[in-house]
Amino acid sequence: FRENHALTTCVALLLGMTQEVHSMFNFRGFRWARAMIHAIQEVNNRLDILPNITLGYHIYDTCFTTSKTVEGTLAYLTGQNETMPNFRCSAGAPLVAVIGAGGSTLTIASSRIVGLYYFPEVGYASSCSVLSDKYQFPSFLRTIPNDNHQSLAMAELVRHFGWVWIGTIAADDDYGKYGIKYFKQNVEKSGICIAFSETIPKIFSREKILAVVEAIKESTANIIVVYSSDIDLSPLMEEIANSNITGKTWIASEAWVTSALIAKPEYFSFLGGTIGFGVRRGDIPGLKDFLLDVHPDNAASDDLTIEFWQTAFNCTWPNSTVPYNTDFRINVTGRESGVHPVSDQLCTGKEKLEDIKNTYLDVSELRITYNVYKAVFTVAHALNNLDTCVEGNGPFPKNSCLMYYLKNVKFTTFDNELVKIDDNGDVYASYDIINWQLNETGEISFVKIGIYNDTKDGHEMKIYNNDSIFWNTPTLKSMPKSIKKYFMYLTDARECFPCPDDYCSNTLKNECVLKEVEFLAYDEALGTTLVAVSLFGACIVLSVTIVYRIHRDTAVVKANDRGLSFLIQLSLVITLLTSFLFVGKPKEWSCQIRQVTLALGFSLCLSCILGKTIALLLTYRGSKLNAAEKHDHISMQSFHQKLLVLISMIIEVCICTAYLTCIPPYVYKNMEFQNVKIILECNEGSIEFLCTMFGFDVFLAVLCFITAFIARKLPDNFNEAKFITFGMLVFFIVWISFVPAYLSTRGKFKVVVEIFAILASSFGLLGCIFLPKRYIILLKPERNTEEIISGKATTNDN
Ligand code: TCR
Repeated sequence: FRENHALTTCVALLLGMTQEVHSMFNFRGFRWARAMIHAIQEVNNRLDILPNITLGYHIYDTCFTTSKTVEGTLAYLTGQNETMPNFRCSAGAPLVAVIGAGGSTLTIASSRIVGLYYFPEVGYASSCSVLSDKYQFPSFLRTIPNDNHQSLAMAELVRHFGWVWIGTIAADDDYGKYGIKYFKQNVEKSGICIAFSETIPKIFSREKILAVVEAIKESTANIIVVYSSDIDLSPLMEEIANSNITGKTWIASEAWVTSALIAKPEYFSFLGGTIGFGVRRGDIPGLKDFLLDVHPDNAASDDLTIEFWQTAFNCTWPNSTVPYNTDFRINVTGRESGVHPVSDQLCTGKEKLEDIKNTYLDVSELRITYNVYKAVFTVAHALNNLDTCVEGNGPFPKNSCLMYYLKNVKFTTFDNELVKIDDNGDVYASYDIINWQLNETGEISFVKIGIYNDTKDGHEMKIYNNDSIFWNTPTLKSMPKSIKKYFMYLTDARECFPCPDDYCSNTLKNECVLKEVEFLAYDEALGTTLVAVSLFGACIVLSVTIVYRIHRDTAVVKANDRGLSFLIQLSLVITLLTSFLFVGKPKEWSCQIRQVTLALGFSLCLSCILGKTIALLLTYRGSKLNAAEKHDHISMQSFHQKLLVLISMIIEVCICTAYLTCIPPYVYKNMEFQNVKIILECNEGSIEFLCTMFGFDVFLAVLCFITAFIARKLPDNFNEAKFITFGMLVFFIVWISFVPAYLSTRGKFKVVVEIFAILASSFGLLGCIFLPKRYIILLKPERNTEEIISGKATTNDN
């Protein structure tokens, strides 16, 4: 029976979208397609692999677009759409695998689809690191190494030459973005600086390309790392040539290092000396002849071959419906200028391929082509290994057979290269380090100057001979083999240093500038408002004190211990005014006293309130006594109250002193959240001490609440206990909501949250404890009598 293969390869057509100057047919892609056919024929002819089985294939053009890729993948899987008649397999032949797609972005799209069915996809050029994730792409494997190795290799190269100041350019796709990201992570660890990071647009846009050119021009970095496919890169290189940017050394990723699209002799003054990484090459036996053996006469209904012929010879094939270089998308985008007019010259069929120089026929740098070959053989060998396994009943995951054998494939190629797929579907990484030099015939030659291999323990990089490298620097050009030039080159690359802590680099990255310091200042709106509110609060408290003083002999005032009331007023002023310590530039002293003052203020306030509530409870008991006893009782009580306040204050002072002497707070320059800003804040030193200090306040508050709650039903002075209960509730609500709010804010707003809580709780207490009484004293003097207070008519013993 026959098996089908699909090569979702990137051929033709889309070049017109991104390129005006190049023909729209992708000769390189066509070579890959032909190499696949060649490999399949080899498998079919060989007796040692799949002796009784013939492999067939479908070819789908992805046109470099995700939509076409998805369309092709689905068409292949479902057999719904047979648009390429010449490549159709006989109906009913089982589908085996997808080979492709070209670029990683396309492969990610198609591999997600085939992955659903656990249907194998073997990539030959998709090198993006995410494809190694077997949760996302369970059925993907590849014959090109994962790009992480290449990014590491580039970083190693940069370190090897001692460069510390480099620019990066990435294509706007998964290949470019992931490649550059991993590269940056690696070099930044060794203190190498990135001068600029630019992205080349996927859809041609002159403005965006000029912006990249501008960045290159303005930067002092002479080393530029480019992660991009040749097709995306070529419009940029054209502009580089137009703007005459020389003296840069380009570090090439595998996708453009040997591309004829970029390595044009007329670009040599800009790009000469480029160093890059190429995957292992292999000279496939018989491929050249096979490539030459292409003719529309032998493929009458094959649109690709006809289009190839028309483009290669700039003629129109008679009676064909295949448009000559007219891609309808060009009309859609309105960029007519890229359309070549239909050539009125008819093809004779006698044109000689041997006579033309064409990327398609260039077999000197077969790297990706060799990967295509390996991909076909990976599938063939895996098929060969499964003799007894029945698909769907296989003993392997998801009852599949083929995936199991694919993941365990191991074979040697004609080159004696061992191809072995690992658990992630990856192959062993080995790169040639390539340098662009001009040869005698005036063309760019790709000279191998070293190798990079992934080994069991790390990796090894070898540069054979520094002297053999051509450098594209003004001083080195004339004597490319001199070691001296190499050192002069080093001085060309600017050194860079990390900026000191309080500084960060400016946008040009050539100077360190002082970082912006952030804190809650007095003169900003928020700071001023908060301070004003706290001052306002302090004034109210003061006015209460004055009212109390003036009416000191009235019943309401006397009913409470005047001393205690005064202490509460004092403590509220203290807490309200601590907000001044929180606003403004944090200093060592303000950091140290602000929390302590606050805690002391609150403990004074709360212990006085506690004294009051306890007194209320006891007064009830005392109300059954006679007058003389009552007098004693009340003075005893007053003494006990003051003792209580004193003891609480002593405890709190001890805690505070211990805190300040053991682990005091200090000013802290927080740079964790923002790189360009320093947040000046107080570090609280010891959280444990801080919690103990405020914990004691909480303890007092809880006691106040409980006693007030018990006392709230007792007949007392103007519902005092009720108001205190209410005040304590406010206090708790404020501080409980403070905790999450405080923990979830950053920078100066942390301080704002704390001031808010201070103000809210102080106003709460003030409002609940003093305002009702002030109301009675000032506005309802008729109620300000003993009778009302104790609820019955008794004479006042005081
Ligand atoms: N990986 C690229 C695509 C790509 C490519 C190439 C395209 C690579 N090498 C050579 C054309 C020619 C390497 C990707 O997207 O993963």
